[in-house]
Amino acid sequence: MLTALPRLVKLSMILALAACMLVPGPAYSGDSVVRLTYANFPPANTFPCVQMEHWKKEVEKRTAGKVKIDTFPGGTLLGAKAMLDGVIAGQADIGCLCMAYQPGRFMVTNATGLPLGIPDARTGSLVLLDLYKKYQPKAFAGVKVLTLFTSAPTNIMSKVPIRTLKDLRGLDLRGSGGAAQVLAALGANPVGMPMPAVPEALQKGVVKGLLSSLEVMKDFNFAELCRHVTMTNTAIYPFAVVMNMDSWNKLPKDVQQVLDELMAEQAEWTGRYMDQHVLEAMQWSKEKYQVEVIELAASEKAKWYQRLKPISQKWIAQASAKGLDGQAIVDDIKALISRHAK
Ligand code: 3IO
Repeated sequence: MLTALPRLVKLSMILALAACMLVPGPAYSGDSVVRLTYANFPPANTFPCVQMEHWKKEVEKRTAGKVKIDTFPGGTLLGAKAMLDGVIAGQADIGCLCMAYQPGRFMVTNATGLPLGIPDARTGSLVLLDLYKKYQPKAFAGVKVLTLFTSAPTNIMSKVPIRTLKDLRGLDLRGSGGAAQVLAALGANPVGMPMPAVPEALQKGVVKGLLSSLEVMKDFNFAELCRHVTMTNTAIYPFAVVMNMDSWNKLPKDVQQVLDELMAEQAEWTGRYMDQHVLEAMQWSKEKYQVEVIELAASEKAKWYQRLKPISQKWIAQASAKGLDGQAIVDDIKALISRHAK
């Protein structure tokens, strides 16, 4: 059929084709640049999103522009409890989740949320990472884990001062996972909800306070409503950053290597950032809202810690009922704390 066309037409067709091949495609087509979406559930100024932006910057730098990360803070792509399933389904390539919001689903890693004496977020993050590597929990079988980290040890932020177990009795306080266990053991009434729901719950008086790490006093402005902090330094909240398995498998090997190398580095960076930020946030809270920090009297403290002792035993029994070696997991966490604590 081409032979029937005049020579000039044939020539111009060939030229047009050649021109097409010379014009570059859109900047992100082909496999020259990989674009990945990263979903996160709390607001952009909070620590899970600060670590996300740090990771994005490092990845883009270390892959020399080969990878671009589009971040979605504030639950704009996936919410707190939809995170893992959303990433598995490919609604986001990457997602950051708090394991305490689904305690039964993340049995092994949530053991780091038991009151076992994790002293700070840096230690907590390294302990969680090593625990994950050793046990490779089934909960993450369908995704690639990019990093793990924990909050700092948790303390009570409340509208009323809490100095004794009597002050706590029946008080509606927000806490999830390990923190909810601690609140229950102390005689409070734990109310579970993801962190982004807490500002409204506090405002409406649905809860009178919360048990979490203290940087939220500043980052969520909780200090305005919670003028009292009771130091307990107990249960941490564990987090995971996961990637869709197909998205991971499609990455060039050298990019996978960069992400793998970042895993432990990112855990430690986040822990250090959190520990530092807690100090700043409390300084700010005292200056701006004259927040009172309550240290328990020694005799009172002894009573509180006595109450927390059965929590780990109960968890070991539950884990064992699910076919896990609960005692070994708890012993491993204790050993990892001694190894990583400074
Ligand atoms: C947390 C969750 C989201 C934003 C900031 C935060 N600081 C500590 C946490 C831990 C947590 O998930 C929680 O619900 O207390």
